[in-house]
Amino acid sequence: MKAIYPGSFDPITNGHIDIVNRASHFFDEIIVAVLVNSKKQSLFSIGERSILIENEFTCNEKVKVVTFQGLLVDYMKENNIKAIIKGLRTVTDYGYEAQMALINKQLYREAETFFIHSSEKYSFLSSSIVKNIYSHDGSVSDYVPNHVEKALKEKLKQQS
Ligand code: COD
Repeated sequence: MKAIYPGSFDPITNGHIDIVNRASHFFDEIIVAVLVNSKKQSLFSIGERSILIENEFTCNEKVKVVTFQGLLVDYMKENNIKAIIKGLRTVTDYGYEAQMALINKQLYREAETFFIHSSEKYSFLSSSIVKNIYSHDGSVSDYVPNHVEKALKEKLKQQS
């Protein structure tokens, strides 16, 4: 079965990677969808975020990276995808993700959301925290792969 894992991934962190790797034990194909979250301001463009994810999963044939505009459920209907993967860290995540799962189900009856609980070591981790630590010259090597840390370095150099 195919599953879609949507997010802003700005940038991808070890928490996201852990969810993709664990999900790939249960699904035949994981489509990582890099989308705009209108509530968040992004550091990397959609194209840059997609490349970082592709570079991370070159050895995992089950992982495909896509991007599109519009509703998640419309893409799912067009591509015959019925499973949505979401990562859960805290109760706060649950409140938001439960609402999204219900909206998506209202819009597309066949959509089922599968929640995967974050590993304990990543339960505090988010892209925003990574960007915040990095912008204050802190080390993020425990939280993102090397190539993502390098991309952060380049991006902040461009901006300064
Ligand atoms: N451990 C485990 N899971 C994690 C971790 C971690 N450390 N960090 C993040 N996650 C999970 C999140 O809980 C989420 O499930 C996923 O990974 C992606 O997280 P983010 O922060 O990169 O992405 P979001 O939450 O900004 O993504 C929001 C979407 C882009 C999915 C959302 O806005 C969306 O679906 N947009 C498309 C339009 C649409 O269809 N809207 C729905 C109707 S309103």
